[in-house]
Amino acid sequence: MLIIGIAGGTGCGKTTVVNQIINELPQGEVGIISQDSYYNDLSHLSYKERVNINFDHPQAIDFDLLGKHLTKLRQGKAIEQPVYSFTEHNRTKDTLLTHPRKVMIVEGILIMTNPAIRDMFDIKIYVHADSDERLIRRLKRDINERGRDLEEVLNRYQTTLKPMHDQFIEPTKEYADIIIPNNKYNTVAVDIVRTIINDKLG
Ligand code: UZR
Ligand code: MG
Repeated sequence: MLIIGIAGGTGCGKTTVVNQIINELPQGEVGIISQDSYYNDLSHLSYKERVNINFDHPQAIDFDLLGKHLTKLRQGKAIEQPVYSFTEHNRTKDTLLTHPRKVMIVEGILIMTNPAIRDMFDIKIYVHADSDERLIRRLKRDINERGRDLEEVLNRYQTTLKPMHDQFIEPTKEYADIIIPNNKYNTVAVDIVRTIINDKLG
């Protein structure tokens, strides 16, 4: 099994890169694990309390569970991946049965901040986009898809997203084997990653 970690700040285009990588690969050989699934279970908190959680801090992530799941997958066992709700800001009661695949892609802003998790990746990729580009994408996504307004997104960006990015996320770039420049969608870089994966698969 090949475990690939894909990190990078919010709005850098991780999800797009992941989708492009798996698009051309044989179906059923690639599985995806999203960091979003591993936010801490916050069921003990009220909605109001959950909204105020810092979701861009490494402590928001249940790295223990993620580590256990990656270990199980490596052993060839299936896992019950938690399902997260962005509207509830909480783990749902559902889980997603996730089978081990030849290639497992783990994606998320904070996945390379944890040393134990980092060590489990065979290939570490950091997707870079400039902060203005990322802010524009984040604004569009939160307003169009997550029902937030301009003021709210800008506030959160200034008070939380930017400081957390600078303190925790950007520094993990130094652990990357490959850095993908992604201000514009980078087809060449995606082709290269796909070639590496195909090579390992073959
Ligand atoms: P990407 N996030 C939410 O908006 N709501 C939640 O309940 C949990 C997480 C956001 C999180 C982070 N920040 O910036 C983003 N907030 O998801 C990471 N607030 O996802 O890499 O796709 O941007
Ligand atoms: Mg994403």
